[in-house]
Amino acid sequence: MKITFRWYGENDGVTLDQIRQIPVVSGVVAALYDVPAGEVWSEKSIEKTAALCREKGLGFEVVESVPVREDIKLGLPSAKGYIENYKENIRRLAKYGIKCICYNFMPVFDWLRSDLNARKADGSTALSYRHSEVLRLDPLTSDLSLPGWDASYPRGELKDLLTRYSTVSEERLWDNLETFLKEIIPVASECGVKMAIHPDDPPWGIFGLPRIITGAESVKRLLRITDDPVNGITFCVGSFGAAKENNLFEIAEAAKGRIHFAHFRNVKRSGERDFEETAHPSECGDIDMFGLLKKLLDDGFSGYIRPDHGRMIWGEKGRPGYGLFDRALGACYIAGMYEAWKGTRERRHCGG
Ligand code: DNO
Repeated sequence: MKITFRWYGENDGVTLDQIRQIPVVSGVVAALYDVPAGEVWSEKSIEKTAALCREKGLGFEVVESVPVREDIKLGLPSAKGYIENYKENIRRLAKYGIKCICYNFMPVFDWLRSDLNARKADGSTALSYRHSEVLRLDPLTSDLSLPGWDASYPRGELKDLLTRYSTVSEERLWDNLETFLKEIIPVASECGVKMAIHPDDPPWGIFGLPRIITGAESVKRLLRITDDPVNGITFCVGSFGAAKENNLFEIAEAAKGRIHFAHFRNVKRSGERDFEETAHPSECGDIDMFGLLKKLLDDGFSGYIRPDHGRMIWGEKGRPGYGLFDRALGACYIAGMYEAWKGTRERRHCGG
C-alpha cells in the first residue's frame, strides 16, 4: 500500500516541500487542472508535473482526475471523439509513469456541500451537507462554484446542460458509462493503468440529475460491465459512508481485488441526508476506519491510499477540505493504522 497526498499543482497553497516533510507519504496525486474536460493533455505538461515531483523525491503515479466530458455522459454523437481523446490521455499518462487514474461519472457537479466552513465546538471548520439547504438552492442562480471542483461551468452552459440531462435516466447514464468503459478499459489494460471510478458524493441524486455510483449494488454492476481487473473503483469511505444505508464492509467485499485507490476520511451523520466531515480517527465520526483498512489489507489491497478532506485547524486558510495540517494528521493516522495491521499480522505469523 502506498500513502499519497493530493496536490493541486503549482497554484496550490500547499507546496511539494511541505508534502515531502509528512512522514510516510511516498507520492502525490495530481492532475492538469487547467485543461478543459475532454481535451488531450500535453506531454510537456505531464512531464513537467512528474519532474517537479521527482525533484522532491515524490512519486507521481496517480492522477485525480481525468475528467469525463459531459458529451460522453450524455451519450451525444460528439462522445466518440472525446472517448478517443480519453484513450490518448491514458496512453500519454502511462508513458510518464502513471499507474492509476481516478475519474467520476457524476453529471455536471462533482462533490457538493452546503457549507464549506461549518464551525465545530473546538473552533476548527469543516465541510458539511444539509439536504434541506441543498433543496433550497437553484443551481442556475446560486453561487455553486466550490473550490474543490475540478470544473465549473459558465451559467449559460450550465442551463443548457441541465436541460439536456432532463431526458437522461439512470439507465441511460449506465448505458453511456458502459459504452465509455468498453472503449477505454482495453486501452488502460494494454498500458497497465488501473481505472478507479470515484463514487458519487453525496451518494444520492441532486437537482434532479441522475447519480449511479452510490453503493454495493452499483459497484457490483460497474464491475460486471467488464471483468478486466483494471476496471475498478476508488473506495472513498466518506462518500459511500454519508448514506446510512451503505454498509462499507459489504462494498469492500463486492469490490475485492478491484479497489485501486482508497480515500480515507470520516463523516458524522446528523440526519437521514445530513452529515458533517470530521477529523480522520474513528472515534470522531461514524466510520470504522481501522476496521475498513484492515478489511482492505486482509483482502490483499496493495494500491494507493490518501487522506481525504481535512478540517481547517490551527488558523490555516486555504482550499476548503485541502489544507495541509489536518490532512497531514490524516496521513499519519493512516500510517499508524498500517503499522498496527502489519504488527498484528506478524504476531499472528509467529503463532502468537
Ligand atoms: C473531492 C474529491 C472529488 C474527486 C473526484 C474524482 O474532494 O474526492 O472531487 O476528486 O470526484 O473524480
